[in-house]
Amino acid sequence: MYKTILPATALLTVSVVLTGCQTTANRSTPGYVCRRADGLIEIDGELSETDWGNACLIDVCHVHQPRGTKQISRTVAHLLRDDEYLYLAFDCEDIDIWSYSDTPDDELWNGDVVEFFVKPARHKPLYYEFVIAPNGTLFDGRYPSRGAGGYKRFKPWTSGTRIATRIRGTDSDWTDTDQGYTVEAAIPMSAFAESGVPQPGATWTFSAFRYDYSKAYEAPLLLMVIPHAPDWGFHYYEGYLPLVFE
Ligand SMILES: [Ca+2]
Ligand SMILES: [Ca+2]
Ligand SMILES: [Ca+2]
Repeated sequence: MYKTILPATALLTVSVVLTGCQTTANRSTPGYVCRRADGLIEIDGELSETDWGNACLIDVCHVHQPRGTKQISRTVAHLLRDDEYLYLAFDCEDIDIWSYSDTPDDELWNGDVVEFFVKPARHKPLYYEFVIAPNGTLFDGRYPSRGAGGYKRFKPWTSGTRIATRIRGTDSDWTDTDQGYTVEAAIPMSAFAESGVPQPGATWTFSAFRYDYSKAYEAPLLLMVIPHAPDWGFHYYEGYLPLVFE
């Protein structure tokens, strides 16, 4: 299953996404533009910086599970960079916020999470995973190869990511009605040392996901930015979207 390779369809898939999901701020560019932040990004969970307002919009709008469910949890993500960091932000509507664990590298996806996968080079097997719970707990993994073993083997890697979240409501109390939460993170460029700091014009690939567990659903909602993927779609990097560095 992990050996399935469909590179010839990847660019076609991207064109469908960008047309159907209206997810990029610059649709003349074949991918998501990761802009350079002009100012300081304070990692405080508030996306109040002007740079965030100018960042490309990534609409995590495709329901992957349960199949056939219409979108019911608005989720948007943004990316920025400077010389030191790759910045990541999510804003999630959520009426029932639940962080599964506060242990780093735990199986956080058993509760509410946002997820970011990034692959610096299509022709090299190396890629990275970042999973963040509403309480700010991080799972980060570095995969030298998709087929070399599961996440438990590769999660000891530590990226040094700084995270802050803001919860509009209460975490792990289902008796009230929450509004949502915001995630703001700074991934050190040094985490990608093997690939180097992306130069202007460099193109990596990425995907973004979200699990939303809720008292309102019979099953957790899995949302993703790519429209189609097999059930193991987190690691389906043939479908990852271009990320063009400004
Ligand atoms: Ca901020
Ligand atoms: Ca939730
Ligand atoms: Ca709550």
